[in-house]
Amino acid sequence: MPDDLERARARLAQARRVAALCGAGVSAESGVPTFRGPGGLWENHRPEDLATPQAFGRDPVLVWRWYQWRRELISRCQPNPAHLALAELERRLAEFTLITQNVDGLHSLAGSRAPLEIHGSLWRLRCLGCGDEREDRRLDLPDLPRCGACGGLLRPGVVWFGENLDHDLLERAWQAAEACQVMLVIGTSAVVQPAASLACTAKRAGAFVVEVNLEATPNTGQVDVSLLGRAGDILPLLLAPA
Ligand code: BV8
Ligand code: ZN
Repeated sequence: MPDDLERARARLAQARRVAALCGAGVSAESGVPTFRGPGGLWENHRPEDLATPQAFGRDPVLVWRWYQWRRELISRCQPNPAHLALAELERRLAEFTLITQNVDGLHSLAGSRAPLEIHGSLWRLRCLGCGDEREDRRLDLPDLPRCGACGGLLRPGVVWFGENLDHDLLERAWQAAEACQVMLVIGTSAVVQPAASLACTAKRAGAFVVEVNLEATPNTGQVDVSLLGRAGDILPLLLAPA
């Protein structure tokens, strides 16, 4: 086993407090398109131009079409070995926090019991009228779904660019980053804030930080080990016995 992988595996095996920061690369092998990689566009729109309150205000039908397309695609996706390895890690450790930027719900499907979905979930809908938010997995939503209680317009229960993250979720993510002995930073391009800075928070607090990615990222220079490869291949190796 190459020594970087062995170093990371050994540190993980000794750790009692672990955090994982996940990005779209964790779901890539399940067939969920990433945001910024090849094929990251949708009908010639950039995600950053669609995932904003302004875009929704300007053209809610277009934004809903994007989310309906993603919901339909993701409904046919299964968790991959990376999701399953993270769920296994949670079962093994007394203190494990899964922080995810992904809104696809695949961590829960893989058995993770309490992922911190800091960017929300596209399976949750929130009413702009009364604020009611609930899970709704229907794939046959109308172009502009309405609230059953007040008739208000529903929006996807995700955090858009320019919107604040849920304060409690973010607080729990910061605390996990500060308390962990090992942080795994998996499949994120580390450009979206404040999520990306959780990695340097962990590093500053003394954690051993392991990056798993297909390519170098702005975080690579400050992590302890950078493992280049697919998350679905590498994570099971990290959990393997020596
Ligand atoms: C905030 C939910 C305070 C929606 C997402 C100007 C005005 C306002 C804000 C800003 C501004 N300038 C900067 C900001 C901050 C902004 C930001 O960070 N912008 C970036 C683009 C510069 N952040 C925000 O707005 C956040 N809120 O700051 O609030 C505030 C409030 C008002 C004003 C100012 C500040 C909110 C950010 C949340 C946005 N919502 N998603 C939806 O999904 O529909 S973010 C979106 O990007 C997804 O959640 C995604 O997960 C996330 C991050 O992307 P990645 O996960 O990293 O995915 P990506 O495709 O980029 O990379 C994939 C990686 O995986 C690659 O590295 C690839 O190599 C790797 N990979 C691929 N395959 C594999 C793999 N690795 C391993 N194995 C594989 N098989
Ligand atoms: Zn309502």
